[in-house]
Amino acid sequence: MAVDATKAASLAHANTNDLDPWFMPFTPNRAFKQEPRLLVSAEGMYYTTKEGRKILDSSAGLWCVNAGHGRKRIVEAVQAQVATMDFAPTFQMGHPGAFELASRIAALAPPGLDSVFFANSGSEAVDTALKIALAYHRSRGQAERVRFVGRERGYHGVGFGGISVGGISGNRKMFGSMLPYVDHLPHTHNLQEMAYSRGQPEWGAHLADDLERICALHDPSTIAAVIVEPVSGSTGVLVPPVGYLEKLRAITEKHGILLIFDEVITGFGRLGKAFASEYFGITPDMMTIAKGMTNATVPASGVVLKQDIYDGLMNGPEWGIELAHGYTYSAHPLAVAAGLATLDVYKEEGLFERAAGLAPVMEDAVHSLKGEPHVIDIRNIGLMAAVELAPIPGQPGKRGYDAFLKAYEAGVYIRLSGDTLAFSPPLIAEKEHFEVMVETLRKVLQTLD
Ligand code: PXG
Repeated sequence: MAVDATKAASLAHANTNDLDPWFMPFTPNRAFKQEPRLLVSAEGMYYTTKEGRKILDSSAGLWCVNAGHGRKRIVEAVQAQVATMDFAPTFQMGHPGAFELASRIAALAPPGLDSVFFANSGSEAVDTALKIALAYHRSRGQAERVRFVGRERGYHGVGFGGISVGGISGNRKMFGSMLPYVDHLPHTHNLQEMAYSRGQPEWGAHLADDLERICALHDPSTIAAVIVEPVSGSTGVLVPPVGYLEKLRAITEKHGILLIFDEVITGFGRLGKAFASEYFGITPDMMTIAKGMTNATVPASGVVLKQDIYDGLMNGPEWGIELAHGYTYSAHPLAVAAGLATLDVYKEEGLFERAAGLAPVMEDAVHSLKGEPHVIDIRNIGLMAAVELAPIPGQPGKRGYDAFLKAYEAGVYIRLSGDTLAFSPPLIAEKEHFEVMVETLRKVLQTLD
């Protein structure tokens, strides 16, 4: 291909080893660029670094590569799709695969959640769900329902909607006033009451009663939706107490408030079922999904909503757009191809059931770290687990960061949330992978300051 002279000159000057121009997301840029960690390939349970080291992926990338890396079937489906139709508009046009993927996701979702809106990231899915909630209430004459209730320590991505309902102060404090009319439930984490719980803690269902206080304060008729992660992932695997989600469901139902489960992490087998809603036996009004939806091979996300909500929005003239919302890349053909092939892999390999079978193996492995230096809690559910370390006084997050760096040096990639280390491996993990993860972390803990 001919390259014009200016471009050729600039290419000649481009320094491929220059780490400065990329402003990296959620990364300490200055520290990273002094000692970069560069991944160049991935297969199964492992990454390979630029130096040729194999790194065990104990976190499925960012909780997303549920079927493991480099799955041939998914890769080939994407390759075939890009060669057939690279892009198709989905405003006023459609393509068959998108309808098929929506049907298959609806079939996996709890009964009644039969409609799927596609987006590209978890953050977009959250924004979409919040907007659908407002539009739905307005379309049935309840335009005064404009408030959202999130939860402390909730993570719902980084859009203005997501940080507003989210409950992580570090993600909010720099960004002004955000969405108005948002309140928050208390988080459910309490070391005195629930340290070293296996699965759901017995203590804490009463914390959901705070929703009644919030309803009384604002009047429930002003609240559009409550949004929670069924299990909080990013803030360190906070498992809902027994009875807690049931209470949230009952209170929201009583007051005509929509309940949104953010299943961006918990969806697609992470708990050993298709969705956390199935695992806990609670049907929300909407679920946000992303990550495992395409095995992260192509970015994609969605909102799965009750048919009633979809029907409630089908108003106005037939030629008129019912919901003024969507993204250029909603149902991108490559994402759809990846999504369909991913669902095939999950089904044919029985990966959700496999995750359910592995959960006790992982539970025993991680809880064997009790008593190691600095460990103050270990918690787990499905194929999610967290090991919380005591912070270094005055330097919160430093001990966790040091553990993350040392584990990486020792060949295991572990996710980090402050001083909490989180495991969420691909669902194809074998027993020996859990042993390597846990024994590596054990050695790291024994050498930490
Ligand atoms: N909701 C939930 C529950 C999430 O976990 C998002 C929304 C946003 O998704 P996007 O695709 O916009 O990033 C997330 C994302 C981590 C980690 O290690 C977690 C996420 C993303 C990156 C890292 O805790 N969750």
